[in-house]
Amino acid sequence: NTELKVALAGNPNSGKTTMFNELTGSRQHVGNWPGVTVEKKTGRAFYQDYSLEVIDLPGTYSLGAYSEDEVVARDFLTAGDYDVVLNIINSANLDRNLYFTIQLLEMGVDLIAVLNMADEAEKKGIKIDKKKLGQMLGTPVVETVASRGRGIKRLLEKTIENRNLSEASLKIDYGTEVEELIAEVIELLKENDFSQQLNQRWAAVKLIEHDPEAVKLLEREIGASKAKKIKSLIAERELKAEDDFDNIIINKKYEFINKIIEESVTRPEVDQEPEN
Ligand code: GDP
Ligand code: MG
Ligand code: K
Repeated sequence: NTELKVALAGNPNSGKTTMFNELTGSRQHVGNWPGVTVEKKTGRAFYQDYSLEVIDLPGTYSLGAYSEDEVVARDFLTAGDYDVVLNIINSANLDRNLYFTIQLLEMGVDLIAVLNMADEAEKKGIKIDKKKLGQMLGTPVVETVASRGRGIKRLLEKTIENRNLSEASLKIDYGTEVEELIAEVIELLKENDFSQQLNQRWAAVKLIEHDPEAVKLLEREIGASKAKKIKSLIAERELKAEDDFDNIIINKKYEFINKIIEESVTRPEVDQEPEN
């Protein structure tokens, strides 16, 4: 198949729209996502024998359910109707951007980590070990400067090369307490045929975090009374836990990001920065 569906996802101001324009030129269409006023941009790129439908997703910092933008991006990504996601990352602000990246990876999204704004990172003296970063995330990594069209050809090559990425997803270790609960929630979800098409672990983590959309989905799929059993189990465990589960989970995510940064990024020494 030479038809590919490629979505651009990432934080606001990471350069998604600039990249979208680079990839699609004037072959663009602007509309709205169904049911909401969020703008939907689609376009087409051609490379070698391939025709790529490119979709510019709304920029968000998170994939929770707290804004229309987040819900649009999340619904698109969970529906899975795409071949590859290009996660556009501001290289000069890697740690913040990686928070979004690891959320995608935990959902099981097949992505290419696009280190955009490589010029800005260079200016700041930030060096990113692409190989190490790729190993730790388990994804291909490409460096780009979208505003100058740098790295676009390589990005298209990588996109086509990785059009059939693996089904694997990132597993962050949330510690014994949460991990045991995740396993139990997954068993209950399986019993109830919940979200066959979803990544079960991701759904379990979202429920343990009390994500309102995940809870609604659960109630819709298995009914309020069965959902109550899962919610009660989570609430009961949380009472005995060291901290609120959403805090534990977010802290573990940041721990993981810090480890990635430690091992793959070098920044200039503070005392070497020019004084002005
Ligand atoms: P979006 O919010 O993710 O769609 O980001 P935009 O594409 O609107 O880009 C935000 C700003 O960053 C714009 O002023 C772009 O010109 C600029 N920009 C995009 N890519 C790059 C890049 O690689 N390097 C630099 N220096 N600026 C960029
Ligand atoms: Mg944009
Ligand atoms: K996957």
